[in-house]
Amino acid sequence: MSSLPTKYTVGDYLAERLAQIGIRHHFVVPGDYNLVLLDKLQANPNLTEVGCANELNCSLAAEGYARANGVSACVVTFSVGALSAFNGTGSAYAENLPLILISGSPNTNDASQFHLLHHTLGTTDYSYQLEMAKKITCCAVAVARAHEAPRLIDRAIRHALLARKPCYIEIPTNLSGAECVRPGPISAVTDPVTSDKAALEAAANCASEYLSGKLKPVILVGPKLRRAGDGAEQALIKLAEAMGCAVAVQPAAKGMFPEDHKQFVGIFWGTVSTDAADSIVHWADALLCVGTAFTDYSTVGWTAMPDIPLMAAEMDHVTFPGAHFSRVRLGEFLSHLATTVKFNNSTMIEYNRLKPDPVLVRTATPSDELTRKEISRQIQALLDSKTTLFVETGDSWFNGVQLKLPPGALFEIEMAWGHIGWSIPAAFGYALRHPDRKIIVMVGDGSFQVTAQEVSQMVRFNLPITIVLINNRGYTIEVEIHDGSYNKIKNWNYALLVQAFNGEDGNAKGLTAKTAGELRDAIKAAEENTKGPTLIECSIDQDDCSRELITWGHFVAAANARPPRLPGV
Ligand code: DPX
Ligand code: MG
Repeated sequence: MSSLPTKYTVGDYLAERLAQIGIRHHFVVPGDYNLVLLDKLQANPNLTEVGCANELNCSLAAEGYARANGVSACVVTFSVGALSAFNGTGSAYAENLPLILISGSPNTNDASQFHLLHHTLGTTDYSYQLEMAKKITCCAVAVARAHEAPRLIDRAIRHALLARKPCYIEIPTNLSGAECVRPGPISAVTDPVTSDKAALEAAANCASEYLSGKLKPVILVGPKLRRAGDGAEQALIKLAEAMGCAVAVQPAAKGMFPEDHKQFVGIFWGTVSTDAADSIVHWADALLCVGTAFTDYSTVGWTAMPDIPLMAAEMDHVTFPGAHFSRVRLGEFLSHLATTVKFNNSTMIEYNRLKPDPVLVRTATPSDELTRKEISRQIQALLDSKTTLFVETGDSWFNGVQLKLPPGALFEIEMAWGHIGWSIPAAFGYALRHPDRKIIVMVGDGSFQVTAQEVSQMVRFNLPITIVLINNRGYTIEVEIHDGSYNKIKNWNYALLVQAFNGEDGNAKGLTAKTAGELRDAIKAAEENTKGPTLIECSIDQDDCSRELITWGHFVAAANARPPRLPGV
């Protein structure tokens, strides 16, 4: 194992900063513009290099790692690599994850000598990649001289950590090994910005006052709660208990408020809500929205947008009807409000009267043909305090959202970006950081075809991830939004494909289930396979999709089809 360098190069500097902010694995695809940089990163004893099959997967693996670790790094080569990695970077932007995208770039002499270069557009302006990166990151820097590297690297990383967004760092191939100064204290990069005391005080007082004037308050939890860090999730539980009101959760925030808590009233997703959460949200006269994101998808094509004024507590500010407070950190705000707010459990009393009775789920007999419901029933039985469930875009969203999370179980969904294929590389990246968790992926056939190669990294790193592949022969969610022949896809032998990734030394298992009994046996085999991934291909009827997907699809299709509104008409 090598030790920290005494003389620093740009590559050493970057490596040390990545390690200091808590990155233990960095995801890479090599190319001649980044090879020296990769050597430097490899030389840092606190970093483990993780090779990926392609740059799309590399960026999505880093996206998943950031979910588990709080921050991640993805290192690629110029253009041919970076342009593919922009997709996972876009996901990190939409999902509020600090992913550090690092790209090698041409030798610093080439632009001024008007040289044409490989992996470029065939023009001599090499600034285009930086310009593109600016649109999908919160801070994009290109190192042009070695002595600027410390300042630019620190700036980009600090911005990403503060904004919970990706950043971009471009390092020319001839500068990774060039000397620069050693890093100063890491606190200059990582120290958080705390709330403005006066703004925090005023915001909490304003919120207490507003809520005390209302009769039916409800808390709505959104996906930015977890991204805010700062103990915001724990603070929310304290606040909810101090208020005593109903707490509903958006689908992308599932699991961010404990589902076994007596104030949890379900997933608020308009007409496809669980446990009638929509009836209580729409009954409220005050809605405290904590890190929420209202999109066409989360509001079911805008049909479920609450129509009362919203109080929005965001990661770094709060906005109420009639007031705005900047530089108020979410965790601090929630904790402070918990000490001043008045108890009012009217929405819980009403909810307990409205609450639907638990649905009795029929257990299939072993010879029964496999159905979506039976798959969900068997996955439900697998969930425990150590599980993290990944649900892919498609009917897996709807099936996954309806499962009940036991205490400690975690849920990952990429609802803002919605890139099919995300779950395979993201679960891989996540698993490297949390090898102790039981990771289950629910993914459709179409999605799996996008990023299937990354199963081979699960094999390489002996990760016992269970992939439940629901084969309904096509893009069913698209069928429900708008059907056409383009929603049919070529069927694969998925179980065999996964075994092919074993090469001569892997432990992946590929199994198929067409009946309830076969699924039960396959799950047992997956639990016994502790040295590699297990893929279970579950074949179901093409028309076997959730009622929720169909309903949601109709509303989203209607929203998509709104005719253009002409100015002034
Ligand atoms: C597309 C989607 O098989 O799931 O349950 O059958 O729908 P379901 P599959 O994985 O199919 C997914 C498919 C094609 N969305 O129905 S959700 C459009 C799309 C996207 N991301 C990317 N390209 C296209 N979401 C990268
Ligand atoms: Mg499908």
